[in-house]
Amino acid sequence: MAYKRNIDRLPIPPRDARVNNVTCHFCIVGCGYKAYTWPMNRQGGPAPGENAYGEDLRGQQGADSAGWVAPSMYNVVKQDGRDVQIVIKPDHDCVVNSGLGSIRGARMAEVSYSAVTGTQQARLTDPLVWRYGTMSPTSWEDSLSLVAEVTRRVVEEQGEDGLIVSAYDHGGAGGGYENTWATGKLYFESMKVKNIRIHNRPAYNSEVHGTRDMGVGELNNCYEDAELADTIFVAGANSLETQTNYFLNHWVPNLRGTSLDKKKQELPNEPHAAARVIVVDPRRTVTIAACEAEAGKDNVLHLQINSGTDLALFNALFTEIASRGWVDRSFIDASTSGFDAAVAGNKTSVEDAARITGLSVADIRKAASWIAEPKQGGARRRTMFAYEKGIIWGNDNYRTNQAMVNVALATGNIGRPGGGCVRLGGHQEGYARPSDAHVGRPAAYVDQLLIQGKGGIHHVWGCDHFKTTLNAGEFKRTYQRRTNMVKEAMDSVPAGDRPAQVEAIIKAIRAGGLFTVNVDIVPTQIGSCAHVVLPAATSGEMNLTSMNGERRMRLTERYMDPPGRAMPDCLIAAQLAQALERTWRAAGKADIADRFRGYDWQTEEDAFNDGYRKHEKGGEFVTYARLRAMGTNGFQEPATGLAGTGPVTAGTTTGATPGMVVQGPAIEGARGKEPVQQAGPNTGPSAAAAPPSGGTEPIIGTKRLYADGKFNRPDGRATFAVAEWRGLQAEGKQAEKDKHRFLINNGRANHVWQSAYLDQHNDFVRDRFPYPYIEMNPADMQELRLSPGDLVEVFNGNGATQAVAWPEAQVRRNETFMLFAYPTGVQGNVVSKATNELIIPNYKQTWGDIRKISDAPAAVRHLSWKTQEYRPAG
Ligand SMILES: Nc1nc2c(c(=O)[nH]1)N[C@H]1C(S)=C(S)[C@@H](COP(=O)(O)OP(=O)(O)OC[C@H]3O[C@@H](n4cnc5c(=O)[nH]c(N)nc54)[C@H](O)[C@@H]3O)O[C@H]1N2
Ligand SMILES: Nc1nc2c(c(=O)[nH]1)N[C@H]1C(S)=C(S)[C@@H](COP(=O)(O)OP(=O)(O)OC[C@H]3O[C@@H](n4cnc5c(=O)[nH]c(N)nc54)[C@H](O)[C@@H]3O)O[C@H]1N2
Ligand code: SF4
Ligand SMILES: [Mo]
Repeated sequence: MAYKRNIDRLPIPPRDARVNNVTCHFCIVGCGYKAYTWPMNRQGGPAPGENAYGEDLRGQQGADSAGWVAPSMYNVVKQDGRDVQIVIKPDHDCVVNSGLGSIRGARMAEVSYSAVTGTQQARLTDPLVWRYGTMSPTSWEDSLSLVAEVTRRVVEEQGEDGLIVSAYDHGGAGGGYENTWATGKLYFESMKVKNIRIHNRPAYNSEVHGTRDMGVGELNNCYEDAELADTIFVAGANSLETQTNYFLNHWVPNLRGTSLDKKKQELPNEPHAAARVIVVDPRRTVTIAACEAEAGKDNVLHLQINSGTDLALFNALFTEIASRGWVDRSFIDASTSGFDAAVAGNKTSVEDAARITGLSVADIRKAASWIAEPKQGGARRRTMFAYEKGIIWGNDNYRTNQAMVNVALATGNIGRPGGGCVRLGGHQEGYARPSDAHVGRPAAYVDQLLIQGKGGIHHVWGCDHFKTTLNAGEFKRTYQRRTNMVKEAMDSVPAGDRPAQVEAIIKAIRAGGLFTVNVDIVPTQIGSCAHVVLPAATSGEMNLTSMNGERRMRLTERYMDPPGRAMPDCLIAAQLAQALERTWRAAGKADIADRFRGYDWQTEEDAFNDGYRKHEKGGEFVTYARLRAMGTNGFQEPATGLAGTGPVTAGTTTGATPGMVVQGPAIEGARGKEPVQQAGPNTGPSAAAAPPSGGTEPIIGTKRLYADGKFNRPDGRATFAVAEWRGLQAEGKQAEKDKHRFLINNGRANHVWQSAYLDQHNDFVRDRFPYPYIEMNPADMQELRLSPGDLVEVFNGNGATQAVAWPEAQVRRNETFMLFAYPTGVQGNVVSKATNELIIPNYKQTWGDIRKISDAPAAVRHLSWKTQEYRPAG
C-alpha cells in the first residue's frame, strides 16, 4: 500500500461527549453523520455505558458496527477557543446512508483545519490584500472597505454591468440556504447584477431548462423509488463513484432483490422481481461493473453509445414505446399535453437510432421493453429515469433533457412510486434568492465578457474557474493579463494612501485591467490573481442548511471554530453590503446607500430567517430548532405543516396543490438550481398566520412531487416536447471531432472531491493522484509508445493540458477518460468555448490528440496501474 497512517488505536469519546448533527458537506446524497467532541484530557471506556456510541467495544467489531471509527474520522480541532477531540462518524439511524460513509465523507474529520495535528494548514485565516508584492494579511475592515470603494467607483463609471460576479448556487460546503440568500440579496436585491455566472457554468441559468419548461422539476422523486423500481434507467452518470451511498444503500438492495419485501408491502397488487438496470454511457464505468456483480449480467444493459448521441436514442425509445402501445394513456390524458405532436415530431426509427448511436437494433428494442413492456398480468412497469453530467454537460443539453422526460411522461413514471425522472445531482442544493428575472434568457456569457476585456471588478465566491471552466486556457491567459495590470498599479503607490491606491486601481481598470475579490477557504488558482482574498468559514464551522437529491433538508450544526478570523459567507456578504452602504453614503449617494440596508445579521441563523424562512415555500414552518430536533433525517421539501398542529395552510403533502403550480415556465427556466421552486412559485409565508417559531414540532414534508398528477405549468399539465436530433449541436464540435483522434471524455473519480480543493492538501489523495489520470486503451498507448504512468500532453485547437496515462482494457480505441478539474492538469483547457443556445457548456464532447511529454514522474512511479474495474467480494 502506498499510504500509511501509522495509527493502531483511537481515543473513545466519553459517554457525555457533545453530539452534533452533521450532513456530509460534499456530494448531493447528503449522508447523515454525527460529530462527537470532547475535552483533550478525557476518554470514554469500552463498555456500552462508558462511551458515547453506546456500543460494546470490548471485542472485535463487525463490518457494520456503529462502534468502529477509521483514523480519517478523528482529529483535534478548536471549539469555542479550546482544543477538543472530534470524531465525525456516519449515522446508522440516518435513512439516507444507514451508517455508510464514503471515501470522501468519511474523511471529513481529517480534512478539517487543525493546528494540533497539522491538517489543512493551507486554510485561509485572515483577509489578504495585494500589497508589497505579495498577498498580505490585514483586517476585515481594511479589506472590505477597499472592495466596497472599488466596487462603487466601477459602478459609477460603468453602471452595475461593470460588476461581474461568480457565485455558487448549491448546498453543502460553499453554499447552503444561508449563503445563497446572502449573496443573492446583495446582487439581486440591493443591486440588479446581470453579468453573473454560477460556479459550474459560464452564465446564470438552469442546467436543466428543458425539463423545467415541460413543467417537470428535476428533483421529483425520493431515494426509496430506487428500491421500488422495476427498472432503473440511467444516462450519463457514474453513480457508484459520484452518488456513492445513494447507489449502495438504495440501488444495490433492489439489484440484489433484498428490497422485494418492501416492494410487496408498498405495492401489493402487482408482481415484483429484482430490478433491471439500463446504463447509457459511452464508457464502461465501475457503476456498470458493480450493477453486473450485484444484479447478474442478464439484468444489466449497458448502452455504450457514441459520445453525444443520447437524443437519438431517447427519441427511438419514445417512438418504439408509443408504437407498441406501452404508454400510460390515462396519465397522458389527465396530466399532459402535446403527446401526439411529440410522437410525430420526434419520430425516429430504431434502425436510424442504431446508425447514429452505434448501438444494435436489438439492444434498443430490449431497452424499450425493459422500460415499458407491461409486467405479467398487465401491470405498468415502474421505471426510474435518472441522469447527470453526461447528459447535462452533453450534446444539445436542452433537447436531450426533454427527449428523456418525454419517455418518462409517456410511461406515466413521474409522481409515482418506483418512478421519477430526476437529476442524480452534484452538490446538495441550497438555493434561496430574490428573483433573478432581470438577468434575462439567454443570460450573459460571463467568461466571454471577461475575455473581451469587459467589466472592471469581479467578485468570486467559492469557485475556481481556472480549474473548472471551459475554454480555460484562454480564460486564464486574459485573466492573468488583466489582473496583473491592476497589481502593477497597486504596487505603484503606498497602500497606506487609500485615495491614491484607489485612483491607481481605477486608472488601470480604465485601461482594461480587472480588480478581483476572491472569497474562499483555501488559496485557489483563480485566487492567485486576486487583489483581495477573504477567508470563509465552511460547513461545521458554521450552522448550515441544505437539501439533498430527494429534497431532504437538514441542519449541519456548528461543531468547531473556523480558522483564524474566517467568517461564514453570509456574514461576509452582510459586511460587504454594510461597507457598500457606507461608501455610497460617504460619496453623497444616500438613495443608493439605502438599498444596502437590512444586513444587520449577527449570526447565520439571522440570514436563514431573513431568507429561507420568509421567501421559500413552506419556509414559515422551518426553524433551526425544529431542524435540530429532526436530526440527520430532517424532512423532505417543501414543508407543508407541523405535526400535531392540525392543518395550518392549504398545502398538502403532495406539494402540488393547484394554487402552487401557476408560475410561467419562462421565469422558472431562467432561474438557477432552485429546488423549492420545483413544486411551485415562492409564495412566501402562507396567508394563514405564520406558526410560532419557538417550538420543536416535527415538520411535515413532501415525499414525491407531482403525486397528484398536477405539474408546474399554468394549466397544471406537463407538456411533451418536440426535440429533433441535429447532430453535434454546439458550434465547431463536429469539426473538432473530425480533426482529432481521441475523444477526451472527462469527469470524476470516487476518491477526489471536485477540484481537489481539500484533497490537494491531504496526503491520502495526493499520494494516489499526484496528477490527473487519463484512461486509455492499451493498444492506443502502444501506438503512441506510452508506458503506464507516462506524462502526456492532451492538445487541440482550444489549448493543451497534461495527465498521466492509465492503461484500461475496458476503454474503447480512440476514446479516453480524464479526471476533470485537477490542480496539476485541467481538462477544461481543451474544452472549446462553444455552448448551446442557452449558454450551457458542453464539457463532455471534446476531441484532441495526445503525445508523450516524459516518462512517469517520480511521484507516480510507486503507483499501481491495475484496472479500477469493480470486483465483487469473494
Ligand atoms: N471539464 C469539465 N469541467 C467541469 C465539469 C466537468 O464535468 N468537466 N463539471 C462542472 C461541474 S458539475 C462543477 S460543480 C464545477 C465545479 O467548479 P467549482 O465550483 O469552481 O469547483 P469546486 O472544486 O467545487 O470549487 C469550489 C471552491 O469553493 C471553495 N469552498 C469550499 N467550501 C467553501 C465555503 O464554505 N465557502 C467559500 N467561500 N468557498 C468554499 C473551495 O475551496 C473551492 O475553491 O466544475 C464544472 N467544470
Ligand atoms: N467522487 C465524486 N463524486 C462527486 C463529485 C466529485 O467531484 N467526486 N462531484 C459532484 C458533482 S458537483 C457532480 S455535478 C456530480 C457529477 O456526477 P456524474 O454525472 O455521475 O459524473 P461525471 O463523471 O461528471 O460524468 C458521468 C458520466 O457521463 C459519461 N458521459 C460522457 N459523455 C457522455 C455522453 O455523451 N452520453 C452519456 N450518456 N454519458 C456520457 C461519462 O463517461 C461519465 O461516466 O458528481 C458529484 N459527486
Ligand atoms: S456519498 Fe456523498 S454525501 Fe455521502 S458520504 Fe460520500 S460524499 Fe458525503
Ligand atoms: Mo456539479
